[in-house]
Amino acid sequence: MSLKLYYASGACSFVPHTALELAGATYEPLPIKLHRGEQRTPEYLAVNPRGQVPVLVDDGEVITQIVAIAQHLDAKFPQAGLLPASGMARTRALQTLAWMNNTVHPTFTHVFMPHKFTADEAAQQAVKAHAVETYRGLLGEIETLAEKASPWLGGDKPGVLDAYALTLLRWGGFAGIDPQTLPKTWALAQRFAALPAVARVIERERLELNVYKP
Ligand SMILES: N[C@@H](CCC(=O)N[C@@H](CS)C(=O)NCC(=O)O)C(=O)O
Repeated sequence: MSLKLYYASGACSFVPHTALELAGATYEPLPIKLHRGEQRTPEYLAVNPRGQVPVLVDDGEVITQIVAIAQHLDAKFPQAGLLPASGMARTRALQTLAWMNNTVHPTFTHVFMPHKFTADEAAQQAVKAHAVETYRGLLGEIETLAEKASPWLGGDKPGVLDAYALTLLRWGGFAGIDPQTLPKTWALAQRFAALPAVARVIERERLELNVYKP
């Protein structure tokens, strides 16, 4: 059995990266430097023609998309409890995971990479400004979820929802959103970051948890 994860520091690949560590998996971490355009090299495009991280390779099978990778790892390492095992708790967790991935995450893409949505530089500034406000509201929804965490977003075990919440909150700092204005999410992120498995990922990715600059 061989597992490889292509990841980029601070990117959404933090979610499967921490999932692998929480599960105690043996895997090969393969860093991709997005700022150097390594996701667009012929070698990487041969792995993922969409030029994105994360990519999980399980015994030669290339798996993309966080929602699919999370479910794959959850099925492979059921003892880790990366997602609730069954019932309505699992349904709700998948609902939140899909929303984080298909709504919150792409909103941040409008903040961070407005050039993906228009070539017009003035329009890029408008796209970014509008997306920051939308993003603030979406983080507010995560704050409501964090208020109900017991003690983690998926229930009694830390898992992929907590990893995604940390990532999205951290990105908020780049958008000028102080994580401490979202105290429940900030506390959850700090608690999650302190877990030894997560701390290993933070160290490997050389992440600063709070990137907000007033
Ligand atoms: N829906 C995709 C999103 C992946 C994604 O947006 N990856 C970003 C990093 S967070 C990326 O690789 N961006 C590189 C680029 O767009 O050039 C997933 O769930 O995996």
